[in-house]
Amino acid sequence: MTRINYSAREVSCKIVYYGPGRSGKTTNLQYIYDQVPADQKGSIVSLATQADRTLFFDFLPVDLGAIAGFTTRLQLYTVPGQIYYQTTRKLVLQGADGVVFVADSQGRQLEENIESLQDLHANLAEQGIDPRTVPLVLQYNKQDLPRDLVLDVAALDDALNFRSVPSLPANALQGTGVFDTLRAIAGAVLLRVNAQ
Ligand SMILES: Nc1nc2c(ncn2[C@@H]2O[C@H](COP(=O)(O)OP(=O)(O)O)[C@@H](O)[C@H]2O)c(=O)[nH]1
Ligand SMILES: [Mg+2]
Repeated sequence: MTRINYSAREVSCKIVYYGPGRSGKTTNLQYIYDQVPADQKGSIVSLATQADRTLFFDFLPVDLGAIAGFTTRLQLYTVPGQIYYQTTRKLVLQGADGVVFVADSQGRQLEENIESLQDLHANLAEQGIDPRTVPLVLQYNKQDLPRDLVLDVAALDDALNFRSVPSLPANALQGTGVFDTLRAIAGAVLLRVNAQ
């Protein structure tokens, strides 16, 4: 649900960072937020819940340059991954133009990633968004951890990337792969906007 503001000549796209609890969604947004110049961003909104570091949502417009005379504004949101925040996840997903699925690359987290991906599909479908066509990018985060703890991109693609969407390794703590991920999802969203 892209929003067009004709008077401001602005197109707004909503991108949701989804994934299991503690996969690194907040870390991605915080890194992006810290890199964007102050005059290009709104304030970051966090609605802290009881659980540590769980954000309700973050808001962040990033200027991507003009498209057909319109400025592109990205609104980035995170969802809390924990099972019991289902209602919040559904709310945040409403009207999403694109989704970044942040997976935890650790082998022992594979089941959590799969469950969260299934949860994403179910919640999108429930809202009338076609989960097979919504712009999606997979980020395999925490690739900095010791090699014997993490799965590589090929193994994670095998387990998670059924749609063969763009997938990227990342270390959100250091920022590696964070902007590549953002560019990939923004590109996919804008391609779709332009085709409409
Ligand atoms: N080693 C490592 N730790 C990370 C990375 N990204 C996030 N973390 C850590 O993982 C924990 C959960 O991150 P957070 O962003 O709060 O996860 P969220 O629940 O998905 O929002 C925190 O302790 C982060 O510092 C990463 O790329 N590498
Ligand atoms: Mg979080």
